[in-house]
Amino acid sequence: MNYHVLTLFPQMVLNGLHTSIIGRAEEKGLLHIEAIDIRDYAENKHMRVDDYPYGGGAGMVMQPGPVYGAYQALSDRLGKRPRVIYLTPQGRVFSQSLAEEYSKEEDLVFLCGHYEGIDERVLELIVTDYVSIGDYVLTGGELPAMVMIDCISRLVPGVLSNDVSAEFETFHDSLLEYPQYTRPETFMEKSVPEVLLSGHHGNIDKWRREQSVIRTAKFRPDLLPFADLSEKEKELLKT
Ligand code: 6GU
Repeated sequence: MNYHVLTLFPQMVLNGLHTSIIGRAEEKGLLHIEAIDIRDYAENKHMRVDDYPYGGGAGMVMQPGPVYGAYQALSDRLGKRPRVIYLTPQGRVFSQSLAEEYSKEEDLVFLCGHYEGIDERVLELIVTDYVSIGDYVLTGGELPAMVMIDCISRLVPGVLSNDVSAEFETFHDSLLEYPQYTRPETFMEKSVPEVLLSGHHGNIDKWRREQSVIRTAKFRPDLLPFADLSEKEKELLKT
């Protein structure tokens, strides 16, 4: 998977992603993350890439030329025109299922806006997908791009070790994860649930499933209609 992030803050993207699991996946050659500085495509000697909005109003707007130039140079170099994701609170809300779709692509371009946004004309010319990461407002698209890259990358084969495979986890089956415990057996007078010490895997699986269902009902009842619950589990939730 090759990510190409068009941004005014390339260091923010690179520094944030070159650590941990994503960094190791890069070293293994499973991923490549490239940050392209939109300012390198500025069209004036002051390297300015924003200007006042036509019609007036607060803030500055990113000019179309530098963004178009950065994208054109990239697509010429790649010899193709991959999907361009524009990070905006006005987009479709990102989800695990959208991450699964994106994880099948070979190249993804993320366009990060700042200030009051980007001139509409260049968006019309190059953007294929408008995506938000939730209903709140951030100062720019870099953090959303990093969130998406992290989420998509862990679905790329080989990025996670087999024993933490993404296949059997939260949101895959629309249920939250069960609680986890490790040593010590007692912490601040709180004990690990007895069943987890029993070594009885049948009972452990049953307890974990039950905890997942209870937690989902408690914290994310909106997910329950999408979960595949048994009649017995539906009964359990009525009580
Ligand atoms: Cl994608 N961008 C910005 N600026 N704010 C957001 C967002 C994106 N998603 C949620 N809030």
